[in-house]
Amino acid sequence: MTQIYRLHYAPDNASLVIRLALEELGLPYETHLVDRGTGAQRGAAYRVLNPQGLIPALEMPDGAMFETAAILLWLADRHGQMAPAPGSPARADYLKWLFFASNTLHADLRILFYPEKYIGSDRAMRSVLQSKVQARLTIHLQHLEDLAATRPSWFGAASPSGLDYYLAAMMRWMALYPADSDRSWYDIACYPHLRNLLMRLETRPAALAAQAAEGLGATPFTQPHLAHPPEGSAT
Ligand SMILES: N[C@@H](CCC(=O)N[C@@H](CS)C(=O)NCC(=O)O)C(=O)O
Repeated sequence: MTQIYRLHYAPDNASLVIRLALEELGLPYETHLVDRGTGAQRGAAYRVLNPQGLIPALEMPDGAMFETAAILLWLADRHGQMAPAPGSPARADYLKWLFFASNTLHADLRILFYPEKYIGSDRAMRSVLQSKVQARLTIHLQHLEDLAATRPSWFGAASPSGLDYYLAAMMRWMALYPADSDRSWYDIACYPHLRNLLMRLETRPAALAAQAAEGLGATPFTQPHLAHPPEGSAT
C-alpha cells in the first residue's frame, strides 16, 4: 500500500525542510496549511499533532511526528535514502552533525528570530542577545564550512542528504529574518563550500517544486527573497 503523508506546513517555515525531503524522495504527500496569520500553530487542533505548537508536523500511518530532524531521520530510514543507513560506517558522523544542526544551530536561530520569547520586550536587551547569538551562528557556520571542505559522502554530495536541505533552509532564513533587523552579520561569500552545496541544491527538482509551492523565488538558498506564497504567510 502506498503511504500517504500529510505535511502540516506554513510557507518558508521549518516544514520547508520536510517538503524538500518528501520531494527528493519522490513520495506522495498532502499538505495542510497552518495559518500563522491567525496563530493556528498555537490552537488546540494543531497541538494534538505537536503539543509544542511548532511547525512542522507530519502525519503518517504510524501517527503524527514533530521535530524536523527526527522526521528527516525517520523518512530516510523508512525509505532508504538521504542518510547513511543504520550500521554503515558514516552513520555516526551523520548523526552527530544532524543533531548539531537541530539542537544547536536551529535552536540558536530560534533565539535570533524570537528574542522576545527568551528575554522579553526590552529592545536593548533583545539587541544584545541577538548580537551574541549572531556571533555563535558565525562560529557554527564556520564549523559546517570546514566539514563541507572534507567532502563527506553525506554532506554536499551528488545525492542530497536530509542535513543538506536542513542547512540550506537555515541559511536561507539567516539571509532573510528577522526581516526588520540588520542581517549584515551573515555573508554567504564567507562560506564557499557551503555556497556550492546550496547552488547545487537549488537546481534540483525537489527545490523547484518547493519554490513553486511556497513562492520562494529562483535562487531560494543562495540569493533568497522573502516568500510570496500562493497561500498562507511565513510569519
Ligand atoms: N525544534 C523545532 C523547531 C520548529 C520551529 O522553530 N518552527 C517555527 C517555524 S520555522 C515555528 O513553529 N514558529 C512559531 C512559533 O514559535 O510560535 C523543529 O525542529 O521542528
